[in-house]
Amino acid sequence: MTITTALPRDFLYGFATAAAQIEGGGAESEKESGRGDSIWDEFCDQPDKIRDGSHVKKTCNHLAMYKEDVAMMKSLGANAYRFSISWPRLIPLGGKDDPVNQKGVDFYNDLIDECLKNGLVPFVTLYHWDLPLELSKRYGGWLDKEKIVEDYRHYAKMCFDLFGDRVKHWLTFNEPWCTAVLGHGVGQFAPGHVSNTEPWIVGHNLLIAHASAAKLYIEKYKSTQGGMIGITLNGDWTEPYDDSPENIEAAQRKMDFALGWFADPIYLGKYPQSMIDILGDRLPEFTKVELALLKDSSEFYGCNTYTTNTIKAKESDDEFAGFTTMGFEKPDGSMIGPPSQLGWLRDVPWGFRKLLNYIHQRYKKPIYMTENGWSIKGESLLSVDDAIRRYHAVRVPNDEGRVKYYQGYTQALKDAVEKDGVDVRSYFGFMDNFEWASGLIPRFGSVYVNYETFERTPKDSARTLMKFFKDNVSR
Ligand code: GBH
Repeated sequence: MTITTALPRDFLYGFATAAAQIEGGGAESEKESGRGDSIWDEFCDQPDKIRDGSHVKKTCNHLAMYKEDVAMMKSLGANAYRFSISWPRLIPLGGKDDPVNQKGVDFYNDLIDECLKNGLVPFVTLYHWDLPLELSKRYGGWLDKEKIVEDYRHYAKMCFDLFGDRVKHWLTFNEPWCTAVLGHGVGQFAPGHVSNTEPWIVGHNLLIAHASAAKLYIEKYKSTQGGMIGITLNGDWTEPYDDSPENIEAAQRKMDFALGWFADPIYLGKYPQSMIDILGDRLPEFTKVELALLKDSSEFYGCNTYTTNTIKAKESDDEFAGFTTMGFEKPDGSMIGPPSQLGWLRDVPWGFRKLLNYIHQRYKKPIYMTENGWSIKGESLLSVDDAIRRYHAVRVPNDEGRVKYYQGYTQALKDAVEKDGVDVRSYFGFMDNFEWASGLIPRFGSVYVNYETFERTPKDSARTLMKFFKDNVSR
């Protein structure tokens, strides 16, 4: 019997991770695995870069526990799993002429097979921030267009060759904004550069690397392997502080600097005018060849989003926000949503619905929601036992705030599809993992991870989230 509900039958839902955030089980097992260092290994080795001193080499031990993880996701009801391949695990030194790590190839082969055996569609990110360290030393990594595009394209090709018989959903990059701005502008992320010129060069080179790998796939692999490829961008809804023309314009400008930077060139063929005006010749120009390469280089719009900001035109010194002032405050002094563990994150489901509509109308592509999630204030201060015993007789950490967040965001998604006609085809939530510069402090997951024992315990939100999709995806 066919049951038709809001979301299409082939809608993908489950959990999202990234290699550097979950694979490591400790320095020794990482060494044994043959993985080369990434820029995050070096970053974590430096004092004071990671808030709690934790290290990318010891995170969730997924490398050893992937079978359990796949089984758990399946038992929770997921039908897909989004993960990333670690470039330095496949090619430890990273370059096109460098040797391949067979143990790395075996790991991803096994992981993909395990997903398929359990009915999970593998949704694979090629680059989620762990650049092979050697490439950064050799030629400055993302700063050298010619060399990095060649090495990245070679790495991507290797992945299509090795895994493309089974992987049908590819993402070239996760959130290029973060690599450009957090990695090369403010220095909060690896490689830790502080600059007001590098981010625009890096962003440009990421776009060309994306297009070059995606076009390779579309032209040489798609017809035989039958998959699809795209990029995933971070971007939160920007709500004008009030209806003054300056604030409305500022909200658009902030949007341009966050997602238009990457989405406009890919889907519309040019950088946003507001960026050209502000950045002048610091923003590289596309050659004709590059523009042709970018055109139709993403078959869908991959969206990571977490929150909504109110935006004022009032000049700030934040060039990366287009000199707008970001906040959460409304003119009456109230906040647009409740706070989380992190200063940048508040729960604003209606903003999510507006964002989906904006992307749909501006870029006219199917949308794959590749990340969304919530970090509860103080959650990391509770020991597992406390979190569990205090609220439940059974071993389930209570995460009411996250349940509420996911209820709001999934309802907003449903409304966007059902009432607004937006074409959304996937949704991925999170597991607890290594949160980059914030270390293991924020817990984003709907699955609790004990970082001493690596034990996993699904929280209430994992079940709520999967039940929503079970009820709302057509069968
Ligand atoms: C995601 O990025 C990452 O893709 C994912 O790996 C990670 O686990 C997840 O975040 C949760 O941390 O501090 O004011 O400069 C989310 C996009 C963009 C959100 C940068 C936070 C920083 C705002 N992020 N933003 S600020």
